Order: sequence, then C-alpha cells, then structure tokens
Amino acid sequence: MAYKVDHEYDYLFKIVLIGDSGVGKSNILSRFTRNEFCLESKSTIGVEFATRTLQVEGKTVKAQIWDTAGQERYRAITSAYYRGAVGALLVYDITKRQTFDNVTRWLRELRDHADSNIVIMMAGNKSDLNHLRAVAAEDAQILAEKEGLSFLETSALEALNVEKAFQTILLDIYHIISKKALAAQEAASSTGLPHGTTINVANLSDGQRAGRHVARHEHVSVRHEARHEARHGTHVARARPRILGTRALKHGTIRDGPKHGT
Ligand SMILES: Nc1nc2c(ncn2[C@@H]2O[C@H](COP(=O)(O)OP(=O)(O)OP(=O)(O)O)[C@@H](O)[C@H]2O)c(=O)[nH]1
Ligand SMILES: [Mg+2]
Repeated sequence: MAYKVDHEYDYLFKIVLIGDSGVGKSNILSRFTRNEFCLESKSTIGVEFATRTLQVEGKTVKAQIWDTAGQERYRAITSAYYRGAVGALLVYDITKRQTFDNVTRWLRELRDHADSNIVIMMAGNKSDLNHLRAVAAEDAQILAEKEGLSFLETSALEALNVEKAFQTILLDIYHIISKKALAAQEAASSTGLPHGTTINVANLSDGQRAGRHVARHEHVSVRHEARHEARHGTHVARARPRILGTRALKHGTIRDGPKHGT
C-alpha cells in the first residue's frame, strides 16, 4: 500500500501587516489572497490572517499574512502578533501625510517586538489617488534608504504592485534563510558532522505551527466565513482551524469595526 505524504509547501513564512488605520492593509491582504477589493471596508478589530501559496525560486512557499487594526484600541496583544514573523509590510497612505510621518513610530514598534532580522517592505498605498498625493515618492525613497527598507507604491484598488510587494518580501526572506542554511551546512561539514543533519533555519511560532493545521483553509477568519455565508446563504462547514483557539486569535474572532471615517 502506498502512502502519500502530503508536503504542501516547503516553507511557511509569517508576514505581518502594519500601519495606521485606513491606509488599506486589509484591502491589500484581500487583494493578494482573494483578488478582492472593498471600497467600504470596515476597520479591523483584533487579528485575522489569510494565506496564499506561491512559488519562490522553485520552492513552494506558503505566505501566512496577519492583519490587525491600525487603531491602538482595537489591536490585539502586540507581542503575539509579531511572534515568529519573518516579514513585515509597513503601509502608509500616499494621500495622508500623517500616516507617512507615523512610519517611524511603526518601525520602533517592529524593533521593540519583532525579530531583528525581520524583512521590512514599506508600501505607499492608494497610488491610484495621485491627484490627492500628500507624500512624494522621493521622500519615501529617502526614508526607505535611511532605514534600510524596500519601498514600493501600491494600489489595492487597481491591483498595482501588491503582488510585487509580497513577492519581494518572500524572495528576501528566502534568500536570508537559504544563506543561513548554507552557512549551517558548511559549519557542519567543517566539524565533520554527517550529512543530512537537520538544520533549524527558523523558530516556528505558534502561528506557523498552527498554520500547518489550516493548510486547506485559505481564509480562516470568522469574519470571512460569516461574510461568505451571508453572501451565498450557505453553511460553511469547514472545521475551525486550531489556531482560532490561541489567545491571539480569540481576539481575532471579531466583528467588523466601525466604518472608516465614522
Ligand atoms: N483609492 C483607494 N482606496 C483604497 C485603497 N486601499 C484601500 N482603500 C480604501 O481605504 C479604506 C481603508 O481600507 P482598509 O483596508 O480597511 O484599511 P486598514 O489599513 O485595514 O484599516 P484598519 O483596519 O482600521 O487598520 C477603505 O475605504 C478602502 O476601500 C487603494 O489602493 N486605493
Ligand atoms: Mg484593516
């Protein structure tokens, strides 16, 4: 009897979305994972995540992207959100100067809570609103260079550069991890260890471990399921992934927040 081992992906990378409220984090996430955009989306409360699997240099990489509220009072426990994250997309709104000025505040939060090797991409979102621009791309580029970040302008609405932003983050992470693995391999061979030694390239966080249980649940937030039910009038019979039982995602079993601007 043949046993099929279900290796769905080679790597699971946790990426966090951060930035002020209303900059478009949730829409960037829905654009990337479901190719959806909502003009009247509501503020996120707590935490949710969605995943997408794609190929990076011939490897199957599952990106598990976490989204939380920009508004302080709706945010879930910060340390749990950042735990195990290997990438971050720091979003501001090109039409709102304040959201760009706050980028340094978000960087500080990353430095306080995330791994020091985290790959950071800064995204100036809503590039479709060029006529309302309040942040010059050159200013953002200068900041990015100063802080050692990648930078792109995106539009979740027009599906512009969203794919590229995540691809770039994933590729950077992959390069760092392969370099680490190579260095570990070289160290092992120089100490005469036998080949085939397991190399632990990343500490799996709760989220990443739990992510393995939700491999077939591309959208795990209760909110998404509820919306699906409402739209299609169907009962969503999918098993609740175990991650919803974790502390962070208890906060993620969320209602919609208030509308932006209300
Ligand atoms: N024109 C334009 N509007 C956008 C774009 N991305 C998001 N929006 C709009 O901006 C508003 C806020 O978007 P969200 O994705 O909910 O913002 P958020 O960053 O998740 O906000 P919080 O959950 O409160 O932190 C919504 O009305 C979106 O439709 C974009 O690329 N272009
Ligand atoms: Mg949101």
